[in-house]
Amino acid sequence: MADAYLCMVEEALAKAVSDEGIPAGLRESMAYSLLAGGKRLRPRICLACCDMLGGSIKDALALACGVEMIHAYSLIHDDLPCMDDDDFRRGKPSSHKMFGEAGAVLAGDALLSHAFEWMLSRAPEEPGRLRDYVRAMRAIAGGAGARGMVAGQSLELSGALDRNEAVLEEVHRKKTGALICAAAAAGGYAAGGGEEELRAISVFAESYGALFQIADDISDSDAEAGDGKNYVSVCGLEAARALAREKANKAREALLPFAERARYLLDMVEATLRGACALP
Ligand code: GRG
Repeated sequence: MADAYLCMVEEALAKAVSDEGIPAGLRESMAYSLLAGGKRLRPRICLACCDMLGGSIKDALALACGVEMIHAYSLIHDDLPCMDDDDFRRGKPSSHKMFGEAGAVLAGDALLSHAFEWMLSRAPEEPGRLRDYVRAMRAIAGGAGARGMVAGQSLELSGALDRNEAVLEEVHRKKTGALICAAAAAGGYAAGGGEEELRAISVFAESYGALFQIADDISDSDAEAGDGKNYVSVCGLEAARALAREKANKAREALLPFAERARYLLDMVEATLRGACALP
């Protein structure tokens, strides 16, 4: 069965960058990265959390798209020569290879601010729902910004990753985990979730974010022989897999109160864990 969340997100994202008010060249560079076939993990988590709490996923769709626009900006900037200097992203030339460095910086800047305009212009009017929507947007801004993803990137660039496993965890919790947690919380708030539900969602998302990062490190791992920069090179392959299993268990446990309503998220955990534990 086609993933209904994914279809909704793809359709809405295409609409978000078809705005004729955006100059054609800028629109092209934004669309190039936003519509480039990512897994849409963060918006799917956002919609699934909303659905799991009995909310209407239409109420979370603009938030889910906002998170994906922020994710797309972060990848564009991460690929720049002054950061990771990657020529390819998802098997295609990276943004600065297509549009030049200035073009890529602007595509990222535009996606970041467009995300907030898109979310704000779709805020509900009813006061109770508006309050929850503001909470969701605050979670997204926090996860993306100076205490979240940008903090993680900054720590990594400062060389912190070379220190030890605890620092590695902190960098990844911020760089990768914070936006995943924000996506999940935004879905929970959009559904009008209570404190306890939001707490469970937060434990799930923190654990899943760590699992996702470890799985990504394992799949990347020829481990760049001991350069100290990922879970495999710091802990070794078997310890990284054990940690992945531990995080998967914690994520599953956090979803227990939602029983079968958590099926989509549980399937995501299994798929990511399978990736981490695939041979060799
Ligand atoms: C430049 C502010 C700034 C932040 C960059 C997210 C990030 C921070 C950099 C991406 C680099 C990276 C490889 C991070 C590890 C996490 C990860 C695997 C990100 C890619 O996310 P996916 O797999 O990407 O969800 P897709 O392509 O599916 O959208």
